[in-house]
Amino acid sequence: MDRKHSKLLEMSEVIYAEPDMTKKVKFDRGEMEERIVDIYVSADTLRDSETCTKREETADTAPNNGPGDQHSEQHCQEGWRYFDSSLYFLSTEKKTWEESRQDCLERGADLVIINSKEEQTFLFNLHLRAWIGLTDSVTEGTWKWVDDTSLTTKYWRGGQPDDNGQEDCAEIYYGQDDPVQTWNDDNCLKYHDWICEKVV
Ligand SMILES: [Ca+2]
Ligand SMILES: [Ca+2]
Ligand SMILES: [Ca+2]
Repeated sequence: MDRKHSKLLEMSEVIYAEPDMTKKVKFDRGEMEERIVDIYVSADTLRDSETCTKREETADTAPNNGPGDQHSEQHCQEGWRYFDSSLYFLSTEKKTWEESRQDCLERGADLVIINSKEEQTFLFNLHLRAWIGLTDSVTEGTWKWVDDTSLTTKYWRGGQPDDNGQEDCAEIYYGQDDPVQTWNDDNCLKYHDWICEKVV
């Protein structure tokens, strides 16, 4: 069995795993139903976020496995979501902006750089309040992305950035009504979730 098939098999074993029959007696009916709901929720998440899993399945049914197939496999890592040529890692804990960036660098990525309205909308739909790779810590009021490019297309919330008491790091702030007006500058030492991006 080649690597990809064994990987798919592993994944399907995880997704379709039956609770061990010997342990089954320990579950009451409510718990069993909860487990089933969990599985459906995971399946929906997979579809919505176009994960690597989906790409691999698609590639597998195609008549020829082209170069894109190797590509996706190479970058398929647990916990990453795929959207329009980038992989995104969503934190499950909170850190300062610097610590968040360090975490991304250790994953071979960096804090997310938002290049388009489509990418902004995709991130907004993740329903996260999270650090993004944008800061004005070098020169107050001059916002730069972590790849040192200047900020051109902006999705600030109304009234932001306001540098309220010195705020030099940007967050995408779910909860605003308009998906393209959601950024806020915040104190870099505050603890937020974060989003890493790796272009593939
Ligand atoms: Ca990007
Ligand atoms: Ca500032
Ligand atoms: Ca602010």
